[in-house]
Amino acid sequence: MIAHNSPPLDLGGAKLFKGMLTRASQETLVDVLREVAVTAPFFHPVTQSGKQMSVRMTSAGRLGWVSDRRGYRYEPRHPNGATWPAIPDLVMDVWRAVANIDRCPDCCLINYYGEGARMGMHQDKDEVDFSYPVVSISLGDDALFRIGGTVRRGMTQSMWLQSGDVLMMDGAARLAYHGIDRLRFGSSDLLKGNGRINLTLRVVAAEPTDDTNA
Ligand code: MD3
Ligand code: FE
Repeated sequence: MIAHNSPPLDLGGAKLFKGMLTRASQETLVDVLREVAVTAPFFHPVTQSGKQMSVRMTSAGRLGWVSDRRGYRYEPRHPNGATWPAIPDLVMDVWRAVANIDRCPDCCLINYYGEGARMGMHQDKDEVDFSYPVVSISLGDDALFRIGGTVRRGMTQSMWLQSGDVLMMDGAARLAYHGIDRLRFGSSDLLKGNGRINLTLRVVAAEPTDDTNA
């Protein structure tokens, strides 16, 4: 059972459900994600300019996020040609508990941060409808998250995200600039070999295509 029992903390309009996942749920989730990564192995995305991102990524769901020399976009297949695995039930439980809408996400983007990995400030705006929230789940090492407003050089707030924390971005926060400045590498013993996994659940397309994504 996944539920939150205290009101979220407000962080630049983003809602933080601190410690929502128990250690046992986090461990189960890591096992489930290991299975996902068998069909859809993590890869290092490359930007259009040819730079390798420091974060490794894969996805679950009917659409996954990819980036290569042709640019970045959502695709129905992993670069290896396979369709993405289904979004795990436990992840869907988190979505239902916090998003509180009758639409399922199309994409669960899975980011892995090793030592020194970071993610620069960006907006997530490749999805068609920003009225849907984005929900994020943090697993493993602590990460310094930074969120600003809808202009690139505005004021920002920083906050350490820890294993089991769930963030929901909706309303004005949905188009806020955000990024991960750094990890406290080795701060958690959840993942063998340390590092951090972040899941982001997104509604990408205008219409659900079938009843598995009603
Ligand atoms: C605020 N991931 O995958 S999660 C991303 O920790 C991404 O890996 C970071 O930014 C990570 O795009 C941050 C929190 C997050 C995710 C999506 C957002 C914050 C957001 C979308 C809009 C605003
Ligand atoms: Fe993002």
